[in-house]
Parts: sequence; C-alpha cells; structure tokens
Amino acid sequence: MIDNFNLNKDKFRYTLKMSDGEKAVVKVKGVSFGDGNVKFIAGPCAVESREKIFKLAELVKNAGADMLRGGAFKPRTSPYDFQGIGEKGLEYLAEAGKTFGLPTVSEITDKGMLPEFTDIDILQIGAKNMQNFELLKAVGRTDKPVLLKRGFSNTIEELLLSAEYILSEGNQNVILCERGIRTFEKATRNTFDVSAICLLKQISRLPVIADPSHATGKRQLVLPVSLAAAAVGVDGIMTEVHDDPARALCDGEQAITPSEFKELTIKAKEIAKAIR
Ligand SMILES: [Mn+2]
Repeated sequence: MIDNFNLNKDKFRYTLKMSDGEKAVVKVKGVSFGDGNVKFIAGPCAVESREKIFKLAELVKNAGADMLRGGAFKPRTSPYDFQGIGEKGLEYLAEAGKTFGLPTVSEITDKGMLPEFTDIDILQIGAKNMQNFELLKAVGRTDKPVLLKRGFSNTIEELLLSAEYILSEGNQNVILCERGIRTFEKATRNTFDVSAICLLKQISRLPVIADPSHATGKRQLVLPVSLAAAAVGVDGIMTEVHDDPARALCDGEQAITPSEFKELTIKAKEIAKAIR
C-alpha cells in the first residue's frame, strides 16, 4: 500500500506508527528522547585533546547541554584533512562525560570498532554511512542506543528503511537525525529539510533530532535553524560548540560558542513549550 507520502508501507515493520499511535522513547542514562521535551547534545566536531574535551564538557554542561558529543574517528571527504585522534578520543570523551554527568555520543564508522565504544552511550551512524548495511546490522545486534543520521542524498523512505535494519536485528533504541541534504544550493553547506522532521514525527514512532551545524555549515545560521526545528516539535538538537572556533581542528566555521549555545537552549525550550 502506498500512502499519500509515497511510502510503500509493505516495506516497514518497526519504524512507522502503530495503530495505537504509541511513540518510542529512547532513554540514555537519565536523558529521554521522545518524551515531549527538547534535549540538547553539544560539543566539538572532534575530540582534540583530553584537556580540550574536559573544558568543553564543563562549558556546555553549564550552558544547558544534556549530552556531550565529539568525534574520534572522523570520516572526512579529503584524506588530508584531520582524521580525529581515534581510540584515545573515545576514552577522553567518556571520561569527560562521566566527570560532568553528561552521557556521550560519538560516530562509529566500522563494525570492527564496536568493542572500543563500550564506554560511549550512543553510537552515531553518520550521513556517509547511512546505507552501510553491515554496520547497521551490527549495531542492531547491540543494546546501545543508535543515532542514525540521514544521508545527504537519501530520501526519508531510505532513512526509515536504514532504521528498519537496526530495529529488525533487535535493537529498538534508534533516534533519527535530519542533518541537511544536498541540493543545487551552495550558499549553505547543505539544505536543511525541516519538512522531513515534520513528516517523520507524523509517520514514525522514533524520536527525531536536528543537526543545524552540518545542515547549514554557517555559525550565524545555527541558532535560527535550531529554533525552526524546535517550532516543528523536534525531540533534540545537536550542535557543534567550541570555545575558540577559529582554532578548531574540524568544522570551525559552523561551531558556535558556549554562550551562543546557552542562548539557543533557552530560546528553543521556550518555543518547544509554546507549541506543546
Ligand atoms: Mn563536524
């Protein structure tokens, strides 16, 4: 059966809303995604050093973050760009998260890395790996929450089918993430698809979060786009935050400062409350 969104419902078993309309709530330590409130995940694009991630963890915690992000294995478009500090990065991220009471999320790029992610609370599947089906199946066989980003050339149906790969293996804890898609537009890094969030919230059981940093690639757009996401009922907002964006080793042009992040959390919560 094809519904009015052109989704072939026969392909789905787990991700669409059931007849009872029940929504999935994904719990990560004390943080619940999909409980009706907007949650904030913040931190640098990449874990740069132990000292830096501790400093940023404290800053984002005080600015209203619920979780800490930071890449250790960075799948960069160019092999000559900073690739992340690897396993040490995961170790420092987990340590900083524990110290400041923030659950952590980091990107996994290969199923062989799973043992290294033991102390990380959410496994992120990045846009470039959204259709890495062996990786999806492998994380589906774990009981760790998964943050699944939409590929920049993938449809909403393909995103949901990738989530089906994880859920059908047994892992029911999947959070979807809209992070912008590739269009003809070059003024922004990608084109933020706010309607994808509305649609996913209507048809899917899964929590949906927004990543305005990678969607826009421009720090001055991160706040307004976050507020747009809050206005359509997003379950969480993940932003790249750095105390010295000009010197960030990765994605500095889209990083906001801790004080800008604080403003974002306050305003987004107000908007979320207004539409409830
Ligand atoms: Mn980044």
